[in-house]
Amino acid sequence: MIQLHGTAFSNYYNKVKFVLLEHDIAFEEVPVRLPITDEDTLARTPLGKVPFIRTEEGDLSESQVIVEYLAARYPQKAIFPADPFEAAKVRQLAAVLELHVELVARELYLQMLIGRMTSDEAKERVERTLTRTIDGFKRIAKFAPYVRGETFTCADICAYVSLPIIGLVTKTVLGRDMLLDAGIDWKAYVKVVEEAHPAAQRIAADRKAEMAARAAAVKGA
Ligand SMILES: N[C@@H](CCC(=O)N[C@@H](CS)C(=O)NCC(=O)O)C(=O)O
Repeated sequence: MIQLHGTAFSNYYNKVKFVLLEHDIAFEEVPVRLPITDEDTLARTPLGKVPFIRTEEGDLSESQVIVEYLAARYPQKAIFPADPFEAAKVRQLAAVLELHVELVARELYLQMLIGRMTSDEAKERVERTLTRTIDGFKRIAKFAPYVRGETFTCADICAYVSLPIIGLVTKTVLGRDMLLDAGIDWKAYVKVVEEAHPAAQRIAADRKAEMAARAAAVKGA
């Protein structure tokens, strides 16, 4: 059985977990504490990042690589649309969101999560880039109600796990929710996804439980 290593705190971990749950692929979760510093684990995830999976054939890291592997390994699960162009459009949405929006916003995460301040220069740079890339994402994301239109796709799994953290971090660090300002009502979108997808409800519940457990551990320390 596939082992999924990581933490419910990670949007990329939750992306792979959502795919596994949504398509009813058996897996077990293996909690991992960050940062990863021991050589044995680094041999399995070379940059020390989660998620990574263990398969019968070996280990794999990088969430999109893992999703592509699952799609190839379980073709009957239709993780991507059968039509090649539709499938490519889903991948395009995921790439634009993850590489050009989430990865840029990521520079602000440490301030929100552990209070390590971001310089004014970095904030200005991130805000300038996000203004352009959020606009770009908006040009191709339909939200009708799903990002590719009427049908829920793998691009929604990426959007479901990434949009909330992008909205929250821009609000917390830059003083304005850049998604809401751009007209992307991510809270309403999250509701739509959660209402129709038990997998999303499970992801949300597990993340909440993890947060509560960590808060309790900090309090007790
Ligand atoms: N491109 C990677 C990104 C994964 C990633 O950045 N994971 C974060 C958690 S959300 C992590 O493991 N950070 C720990 C570190 O970089 O040391 C993927 O898609 O899997």
